Amino acid sequence: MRTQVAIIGAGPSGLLLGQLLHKAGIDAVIIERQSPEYVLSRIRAGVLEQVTVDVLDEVGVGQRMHREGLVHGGFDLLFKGERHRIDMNRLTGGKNVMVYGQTEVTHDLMDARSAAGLTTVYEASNVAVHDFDADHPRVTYEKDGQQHELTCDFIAGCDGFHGVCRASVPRGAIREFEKVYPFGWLGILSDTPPVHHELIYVNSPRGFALCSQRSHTRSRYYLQVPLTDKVEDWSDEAFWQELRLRLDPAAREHLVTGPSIEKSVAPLRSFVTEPLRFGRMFLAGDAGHIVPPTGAKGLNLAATDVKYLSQAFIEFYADRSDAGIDSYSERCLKRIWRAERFSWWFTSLMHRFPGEGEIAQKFQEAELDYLIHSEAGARTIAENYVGLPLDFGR
Ligand code: RFL
Ligand code: PHB
Repeated sequence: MRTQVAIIGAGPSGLLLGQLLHKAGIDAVIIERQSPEYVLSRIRAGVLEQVTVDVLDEVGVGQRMHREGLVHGGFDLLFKGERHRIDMNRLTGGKNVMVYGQTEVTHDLMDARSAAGLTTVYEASNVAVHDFDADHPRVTYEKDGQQHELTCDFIAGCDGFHGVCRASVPRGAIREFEKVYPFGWLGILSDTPPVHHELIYVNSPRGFALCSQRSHTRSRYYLQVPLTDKVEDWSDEAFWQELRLRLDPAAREHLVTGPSIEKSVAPLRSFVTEPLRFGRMFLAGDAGHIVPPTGAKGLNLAATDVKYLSQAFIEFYADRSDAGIDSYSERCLKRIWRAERFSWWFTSLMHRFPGEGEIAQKFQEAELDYLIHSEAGARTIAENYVGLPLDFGR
C-alpha cells in the first residue's frame, strides 16, 4: 500500500490530522494498534478550548458538539472551605470553554472518517517505522496474521505516550524533559446530575478534587490519591465519602451519588520531547508531550499540533515549500512549553505534596487568596485556562 502521509495512532491527534489532510486533498492512512471500541472506551479529557472547537468546526465535525456540548464561562476555585468563581468570560473579553468529552470528539471524528470512506487499519500489531531519516519512509505491521508494508512521503507519530514513533528515534537525536508527580488522580464517571453547573477545582487539606461533567445528567469527578492506590482499593461509597469531605457544605449537600460506570487511576506527569521532527517523521499530541490534567490542556495541545502539521504538509504539497515542515517543531514547542508551565503551576498550587507539611498548604491558600482578589491574578489564570491565542507573543 502507498499513501502520502502514514498516521500512526487513531486517537484524537491522528483522527483530526486525517480529517485536516482529507479536506486539503492529501491522502493519508491511519494505522492503529487497538480496536475502535477500545479507543472509545478510554475516558479522558472533558474541556475544549475555543481553538480546538474552531479546528473541529473547520473539518466539519462540530455539529453534535454545538448541540450537546456545554459552554462554560467560568469555574470555581474552592479553598479554605469556600468557593470563588473565576469569571473567565469577563476576564478574557468574552472567551469560554466547551465541555464535551474526548470520547465524543473521537466518535465524531471516526464517523466522519468512515463516511468519507478513508482507510483506517485497526488492530494492527508489531507496527514499526523505517527509513524516516531518508526520502522514502515505510511503516510495517501485522494484521490478521499477515505482514503489510505502507510506503509514504511522511510519517505522523500520533501514537500517544507509549507509542512506537518516539521510541524509534535514536537516543542521541532526542532530548526528553520529565517530571513525575508523587500522586495520581482517581476518576469516576456516573450517571448523576453534576453537583454544580460549572467545574469546581478543590484545594483541600485532604488533597485535590475536581468536579467535572459530561452533560446535565452525567458527572465526572476526580480525587488526588497516593500513587500506590489501586482502583480496587476504592469502592464507590468510599469515593463519594472522600469527595464529600473535600467539598464545601453547599456542594456536599447538593452532591448526588450513584453507581460508577467507569473508575480509573491516572498518573500525573509533565513531559516534553525536543525536537518534534526527525527527518520525515513528526510527533504530535501525547507522543511528543504530556501535561498533568489539572490545566485541561492535553487534548487542546494535540489539536494545535496537528493543525500546524497539516499546514506544513499543505505548504509542502501545494506550494512545494519546506518552510512549514522546517518550522513545525519550533512553532509547536513554543505553545507546548506555555501550556506545560501553566499545567505544572496549577498542579503545584492545588495538590498536597507528600512531606511538604502545613506551611505548603498556607502558601497555597495565600496564593489562591491573592489570585481571586487581584484582577491581574484572576486574569492570568483565566487567559491561560481558556487557552492563549494561536499568535500569542508574535
Ligand atoms: P492518545 O489519545 O493516547 O492516542 C494515541 C493512539 O495511538 C495508539 N497507539 C498505536 N497505534 C499503532 N501502533 C502503536 N505502536 C501504537 N501505540 C499507541 C493508541 O492505541 C491510541 O489510540 O493520544 P493523542 O491522540 O495524542 O491524544 C491526546 C489526548 O488523549 C490527551 O492529551 C488528553 O486525554 C489529556 N487529558 C485532557 N486534555 C484536555 O485537553 N482537557 C482535559 O480536560 C483533559 N483531561 C486528560 C484529562 C487525560 C487524562 N488521562 C487519563 C491521562 C483527564 C485525564 C484523566
Ligand atoms: C474532565 O472532565 O475529565 C476534566 C476536566 C478538567 C480537567 C481535567 C479533566 O482539568
